[in-house]
Amino acid sequence: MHFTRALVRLPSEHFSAGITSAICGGNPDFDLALAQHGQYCDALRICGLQILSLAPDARHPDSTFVEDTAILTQRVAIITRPGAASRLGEAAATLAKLRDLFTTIRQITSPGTVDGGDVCEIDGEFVIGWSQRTNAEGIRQLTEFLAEFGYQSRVIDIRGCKALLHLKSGMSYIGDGVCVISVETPFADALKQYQLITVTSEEDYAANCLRVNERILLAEGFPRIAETLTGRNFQVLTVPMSEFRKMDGGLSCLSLRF
Ligand code: CIR
Repeated sequence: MHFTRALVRLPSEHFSAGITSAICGGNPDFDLALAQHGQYCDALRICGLQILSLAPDARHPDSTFVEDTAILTQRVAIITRPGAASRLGEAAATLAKLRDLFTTIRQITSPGTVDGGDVCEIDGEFVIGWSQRTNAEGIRQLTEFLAEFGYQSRVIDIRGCKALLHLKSGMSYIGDGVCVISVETPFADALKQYQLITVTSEEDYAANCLRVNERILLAEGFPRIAETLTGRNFQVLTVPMSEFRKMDGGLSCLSLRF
């Protein structure tokens, strides 16, 4: 799919008050997070995207992880209902913005919850992670909306997978029939029709990478997977993600592409 635009949201000054399992290195540095966010937007521009920004929201420290608030397809935008109580209010700003950009919008409603990080599109089919954030009712609603617009979907249960916050924390589809997966995840069977590139456990954070038009955006500092992807003729663009990683944020979750 060819993208022309990305929606992002700058971190607010309360960024470090967001939810974190704190396994990835302490408190984030706010100024460095802002600088890294700028570099992330620059990388999307290099891929040919125009950047649209939502104003930072100090009431919602995790709101920079804007991918969790919507699922964007070519036929419909689906506004989610994030699964963490502190994130419930984030989707309102996404909805307000997308109303101007999408003619058809659907919305997950209570008691359904869905985080966009649990939804991976693979050539028009949607793989949905059943996680601690995305519940059965959310999956039911999402599946129905997708079916209404002619999209198939299927579910992978990752609730027992403590290492994964979201489905896409452990897998990415990078086009050309290739998925990148983290070694400790239960995806190999579910994704067996694709070519799988498995990242080593030391580099598992980099399993969340992003195909944007001709390029693959990859977190900086993971040389083995960078080399593997380059060796397979993917054009890799690395982006520093250290401060977002401290808040359990993956590379894909900083934007919604469409
Ligand atoms: C959270 O726990 O909700 C945020 N601190 C991180 C969300 C990251 N989202 C994503 O990877 N899709």
